[in-house]
Amino acid sequence: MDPLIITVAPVGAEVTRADNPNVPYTPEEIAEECYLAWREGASIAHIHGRDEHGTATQDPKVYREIIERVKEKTGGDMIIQVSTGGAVGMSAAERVAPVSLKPDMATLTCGTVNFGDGIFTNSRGDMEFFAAAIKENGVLPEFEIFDAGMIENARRLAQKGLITLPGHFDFVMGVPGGISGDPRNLMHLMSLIPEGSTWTVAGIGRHELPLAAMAVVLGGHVRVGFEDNIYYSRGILAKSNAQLVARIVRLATELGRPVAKPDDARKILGLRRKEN
Ligand code: KMH
Ligand code: ZN
Repeated sequence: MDPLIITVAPVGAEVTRADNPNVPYTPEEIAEECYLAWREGASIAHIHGRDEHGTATQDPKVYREIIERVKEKTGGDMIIQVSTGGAVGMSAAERVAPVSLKPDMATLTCGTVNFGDGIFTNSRGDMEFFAAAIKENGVLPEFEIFDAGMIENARRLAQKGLITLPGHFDFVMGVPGGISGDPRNLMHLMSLIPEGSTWTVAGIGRHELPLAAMAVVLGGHVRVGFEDNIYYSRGILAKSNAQLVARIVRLATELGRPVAKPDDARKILGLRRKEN
């Protein structure tokens, strides 16, 4: 079994300091959370930006500052993955902007899904637009799967030559409106992706830890962080993203699964270290 790749998602578009006062907002705070998570064993930083008011932004200037700081703090070791999901309601043009920075990776959501009270829109045209931009910029896509049918959409993108499969998938499980965090759903999603693909799981809220444990055992990879979950345990807020990462490292170690360094993760994902 490959070593376990841990992705940290230190802040998404939705979570606020009212939910957990430890949520990072500024580029320095976000980069520091990534750095501390990297020290604990995270290889990939899944990045979302916030503006000076703490509101979600896809502004490349904000992303550039976060990325430069993460690279400086980790000596260029950490793998940078930008979000093209952004926040519900953003335009596709706005969402794609950080891809122009040519990070190592970018997310590519493979379909529309109800997202709490909102609708996270990813029409076929949107998906093709994101896929083309990701390809043009030489960035590795991570296919965000919020429901089973999205895997079929990924296959359609591959048929059009906009992405290459097998590839790397992220099963986002437990979003209200998407596939639930039921363990049987993880087994089902695993069974649907093309042979030779890799996968990680981002369990939302209370689903984060049990699904991570399953991924450790089943040969998948794990994403944790405040974007997905603000709690350490029931009713107890997590102190930091690093705390959530450290728990996954302990869990994997107890279960006999080695944890990937970023260069191990690059090998598994077929990435080369970027000099920019
Ligand atoms: N904020 C969600 C609507 C991604 O990063 O690519 C979408 C999201 C997915 O967070
Ligand atoms: Zn995200």
